[in-house]
Amino acid sequence: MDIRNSERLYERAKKLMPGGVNSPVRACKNVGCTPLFIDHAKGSRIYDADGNEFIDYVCSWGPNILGHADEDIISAVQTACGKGLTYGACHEGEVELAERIKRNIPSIELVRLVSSGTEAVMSAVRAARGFTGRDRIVKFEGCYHGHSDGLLVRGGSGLLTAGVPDSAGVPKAFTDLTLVARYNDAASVSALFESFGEEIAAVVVEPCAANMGVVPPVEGFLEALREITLRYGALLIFDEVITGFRLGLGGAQEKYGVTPDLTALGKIVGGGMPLAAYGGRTNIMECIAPVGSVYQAGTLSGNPVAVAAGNAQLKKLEEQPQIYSELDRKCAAIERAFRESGANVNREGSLLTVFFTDMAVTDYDSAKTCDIAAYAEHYRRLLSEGIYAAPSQFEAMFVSAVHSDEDIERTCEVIKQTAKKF
Ligand code: KE4
Repeated sequence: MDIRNSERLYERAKKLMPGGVNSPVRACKNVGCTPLFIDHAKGSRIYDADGNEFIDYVCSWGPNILGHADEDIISAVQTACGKGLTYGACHEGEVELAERIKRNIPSIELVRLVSSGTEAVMSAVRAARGFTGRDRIVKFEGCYHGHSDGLLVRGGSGLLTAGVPDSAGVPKAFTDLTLVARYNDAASVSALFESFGEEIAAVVVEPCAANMGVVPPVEGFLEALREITLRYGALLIFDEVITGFRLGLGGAQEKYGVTPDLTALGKIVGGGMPLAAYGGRTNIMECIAPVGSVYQAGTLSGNPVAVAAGNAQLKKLEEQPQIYSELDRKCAAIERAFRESGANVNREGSLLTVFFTDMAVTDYDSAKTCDIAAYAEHYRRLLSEGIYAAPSQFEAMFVSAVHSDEDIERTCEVIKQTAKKF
């Protein structure tokens, strides 16, 4: 495959940006490839700077549930742009988006729009600390909640990919208050609460983990988190940056029937633009300035262009809820193809990861048994056959509403060919 333009661009980029990228996982370090520079994308396809075409299963790490350059989203964004890019003031679109969020995720009685998933989770944690007056938080090994200091502890996603579970540059004092439990192990949470229960402000969790690869919650795990946080007066924060509007209009909390106190949203809610949100019970969110004393702000929070994209995407999902059963059907076909090839797969809805380990992957430790080199070989084989998957074993494949049956059939064929070679 000719990727000379990407190679040339990458050489320039490396002189200008750390690793030549604006987010580490894009560097493709663990799969031994030059990152492709994307020229344009439409529907289920992306096209690189050398004109190579791929069926895209990264979908920008989740936002593009309706595929790339959806006409309705593009039209809404173009209209919004003509009315000005940013006001730094209130506008009707943010009211409409807040109503959509609240309508679909009723546990979010009040919501604050922000600009990234990192900001959403960071702010939800601050709200929990402000509301409870407590300082400690609990997170889970292998979960990733963005790059705010206190959450860069035994993280997933790029931290796991790089094999650097904690980040340099984060003072120990900033992470001393972060307690770490094992995902899918309620007893590890109980043990922390027995020691620190009255000091714990919140448990923050990906209700279906997707940053150590896809690791769904085992039966009773989320219910146990709900019970123990209620018992000790701590809050339960669902990081639904990936699962929100991905696992259904009501996200993971609707799917699993467990209601958190606070929820962080991102990716899909922004329609592909820099927009995220956090929200929850009125009495908690009223701690947030200007009502309460927990400060959180943002120049581009609720940006009208980003809000237009978010509204257009959520409107379409609300109007076509059958999209979710279609996503499930398509992703199930891919799962079958992997399983028929003998591969080890976790899938939840339209999230899927193939794991190169013989162990069932249910937590960080089992995820870490994966053969990274084998995943890299798998990634390169898919790429050579025109399939663009996540350049890391510890991410998800995302399917969109516009992946056609032909796309899925082609993908399954390639999987059966490539996986057999292992
Ligand atoms: P952002 O700050 O990247 O918008 O969101 C952070 C975040 C928060 N919570 C969860 C569950 C997330 O998955 C993320 C970000 N996801 C990664 C991919 N696993 C983004 C890709 C990247 O870092 O480049």
